[in-house]
Amino acid sequence: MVPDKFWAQRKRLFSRYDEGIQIEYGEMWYSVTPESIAKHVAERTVQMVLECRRLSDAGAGIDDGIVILDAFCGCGGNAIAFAAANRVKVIAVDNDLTRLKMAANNARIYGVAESDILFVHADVVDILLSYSKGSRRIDPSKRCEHESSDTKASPDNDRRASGYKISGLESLPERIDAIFLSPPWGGMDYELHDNFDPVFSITIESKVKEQDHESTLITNGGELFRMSASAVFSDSNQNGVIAYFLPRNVNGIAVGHIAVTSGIDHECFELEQNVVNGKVKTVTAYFGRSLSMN
Ligand code: MGP
Repeated sequence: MVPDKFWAQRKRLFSRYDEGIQIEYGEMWYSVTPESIAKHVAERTVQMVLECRRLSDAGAGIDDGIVILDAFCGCGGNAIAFAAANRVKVIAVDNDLTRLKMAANNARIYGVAESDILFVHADVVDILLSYSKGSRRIDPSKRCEHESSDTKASPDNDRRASGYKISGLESLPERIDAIFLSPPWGGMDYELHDNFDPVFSITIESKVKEQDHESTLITNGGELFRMSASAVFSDSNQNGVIAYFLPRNVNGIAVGHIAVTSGIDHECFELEQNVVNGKVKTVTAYFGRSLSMN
């Protein structure tokens, strides 16, 4: 049974809920981004990418398409909102195939064109390590030092869902403009922290295959940001945006500390409270050089 609190909010999560939306029972019900917030975050992220391009004399032209990596796609609420934005192609990543299939079902209901979304079944760490300064740095299909055991290629008949292709690392685009991070916050107890610190409260587990055994790689919320910064920010131009979706009780100083210790030279970041019906639901932290230069 879906708890009453979440069931009552279902059309806030997906306004087309009644048309056949699928939300995996459990974590997904409390993690899906409400549609109005997802739409706003998508618009703000795209706006920042365009501002960065205006300020840059290198990199992608102002009219080029925008590629946004949704690193924790889940059931697709944010990915659908990104894909709806003008000229955006979203790379929707999750290490859970069931969730990706649900996201594909939901994208179909929202009429997302296949050319605007690429579903990738992969581990977030593998994805982030595949990029440096906004460009793909290695041929992901040749990676072997860190291959996640639960995201290996599935049989071909598993690789399509609701008319969309579900790819692996080999299909990643050459370039990305922005990364959206909406990781698990450690369950519903996130509110018990007075000041939520992503370093201590966000833990991502990746299964790593090493010759004859499997081990678990733990990445905390600070390391996740650092990997994302190295994947998308470039010192040679002003491009690259990260939007980090965090709880309403996040400690802003902790977020600043993560940014500083990641080595990025941006002077500013933006912490935005996301309000629905007069109540602060979440906070989004935006990073991009345009914030320092405006
Ligand atoms: P909530 O804590 O259920 O608050 O989550 P709500 O609905 O205001 O309930 P109340 O009991 O405080 O009245 C608020 C929002 O945070 C959800 O709609 C999700 O978008 C987001 N969210 C919650 N969790 C636990 C997570 C999470 O683990 N990861 C991510 N990315 N988002 C989450």
